[in-house]
Amino acid sequence: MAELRPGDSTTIRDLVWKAVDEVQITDIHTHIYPHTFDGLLLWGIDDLLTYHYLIAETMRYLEMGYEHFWALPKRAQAELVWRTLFIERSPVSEACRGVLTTLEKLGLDVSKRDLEAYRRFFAEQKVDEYVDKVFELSRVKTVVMTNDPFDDAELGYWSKSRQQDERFRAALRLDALLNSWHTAVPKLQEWGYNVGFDINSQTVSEVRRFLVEWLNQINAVYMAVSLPPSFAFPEGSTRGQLISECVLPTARETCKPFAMMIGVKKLTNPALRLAGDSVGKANIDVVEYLCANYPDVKFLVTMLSRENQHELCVVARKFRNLHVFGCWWFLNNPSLVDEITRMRLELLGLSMTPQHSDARVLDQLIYKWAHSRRIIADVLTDKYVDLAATGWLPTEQEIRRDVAALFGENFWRFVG
Ligand code: FIX
Ligand code: ZN
Repeated sequence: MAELRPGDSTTIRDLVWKAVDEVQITDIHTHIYPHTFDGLLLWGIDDLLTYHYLIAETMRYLEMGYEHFWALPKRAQAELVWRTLFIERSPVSEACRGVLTTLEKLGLDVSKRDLEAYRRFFAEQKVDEYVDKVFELSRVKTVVMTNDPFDDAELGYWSKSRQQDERFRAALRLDALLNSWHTAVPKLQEWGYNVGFDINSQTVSEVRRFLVEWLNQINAVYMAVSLPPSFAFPEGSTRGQLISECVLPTARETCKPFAMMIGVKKLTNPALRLAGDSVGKANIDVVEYLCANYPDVKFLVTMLSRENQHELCVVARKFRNLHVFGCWWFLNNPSLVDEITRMRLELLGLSMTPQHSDARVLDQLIYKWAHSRRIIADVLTDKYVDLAATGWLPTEQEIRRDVAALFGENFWRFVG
């Protein structure tokens, strides 16, 4: 066990980097699935290149109509992204860099810029072995999926069998239920839940039955929903009633957290489809109100606007039933991960979960965590060096303890 001496920043840096590099991560929000999920798992270079972040960046350079792009086969879309963002100009964006980090960590030579060679590598992979390889390379132990019963593609899987791969845990996603009730009602009725469009007592009890049954069916770790910047609560809207009458009582009854991902403006540019969502500053009063008035409900919260981050940290200082997590989506860039992680450590200490990957393509686990580990290790090193300057020398064991907490143990403790 290395002992530190005052001002010993090199050793501290080495100890932190080693601990962060070696920690087995729980990735608490992703969009990836086991390969047994009937084709829902995305992986390999063409899926990496057609990530919606890269499509948005590519379309900025093209005259081509959006529908023309979407009509292209995936390989052609990938080639267009590759040519536009990697060959005709340097791939300096975080999403471009991520593709190259992934290829490099897989042992491929990115200096060759040989898309066909990379395609041949992935073509040689057996998917189940490749899933193992990605988990090994990224040193991710567990991922939490996004599971939406209202997604026909996924529903079929759950009715056939229970999820077997313990590395993949489920989260019950409620966007359809809470944000498009009119489409949810006919499906709930089809599944045998005696609901109507009015949120009356029968509908409330049937929606609660749906929530409890699905939480059990998929063995969900938490319930989640993405919410617009305009999200208000309490509110007489359908969403407001469903949250207060159904979701919050179920969260209390089952002790499952309610994860709110706040600040997404859906389809600001509908022609970009999944890549068309934008961001807006939300009202932090809603988070404060929910935490204050539902002290026996656990809230996982991430907010999409940079401008919401400081006030979210302050609210978390007031309410221990609020667990702040991740540098979500447009915040998952080195400059902002650094800023937000620094702010959180300074305001919340170690009582938060600094990052999740939001990976949509399996291989992204490799780059998203390689990039985040580096930034979080840097910020943590600074904080421990500040400590050491006072004469408080963290031991290697203490550093490893703290790092394990940040990269998963805090989450599991909060989830209970
Ligand atoms: O709502 C969400 O889970 C968002 O993370 C996604 O909708 C978004 O497309 C994404 O993948 C961002 O990273
Ligand atoms: Zn997501």
